[in-house]
Amino acid sequence: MRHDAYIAMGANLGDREANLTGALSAINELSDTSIVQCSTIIQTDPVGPPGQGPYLNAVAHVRTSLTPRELLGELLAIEARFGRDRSGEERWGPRTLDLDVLIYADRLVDEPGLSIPHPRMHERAFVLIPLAEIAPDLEIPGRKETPREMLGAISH
Ligand code: PH2
Ligand code: MG
Ligand code: MG
Repeated sequence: MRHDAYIAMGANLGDREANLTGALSAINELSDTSIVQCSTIIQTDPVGPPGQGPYLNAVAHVRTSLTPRELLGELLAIEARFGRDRSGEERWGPRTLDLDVLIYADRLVDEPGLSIPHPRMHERAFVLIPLAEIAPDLEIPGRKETPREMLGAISH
């Protein structure tokens, strides 16, 4: 059975646009997975340690029969293919490609390395602006607010 999921995409190193569009193609080529829609790619100020450049961010709506854990594994492999090297990486530091599962159907997942819905999505404009563009009224499991309402609640 196919499930709707939303993936946040970000890049602030290398050819940022090529990394995001290449990741979209790679996700679309995963088995039993297709892209339904992708938001506009926007440029955002970095959140995290100083000295890093601006990000390009977007959110993709996918349909997949991979499990959340399988999807995460595939996304980590795609990150690595686009030059992401996690060894010695700073938390919230610069990266060639970051792919995060924001939402997976009506699932609540809280496991080591995998929390769905993404625990910080409601406070991040770089996630909420593109998510609200493609799914403003989405019901988010375990949350009372829609993306549109979450975006209205933060200053951006
Ligand atoms: N990702 C981070 C840390 N900071 N800032 C912006 N603007 N966009 C991101 O995607 C981002 C970030 C960690 O994943
Ligand atoms: Mg991230
Ligand atoms: Mg990540």
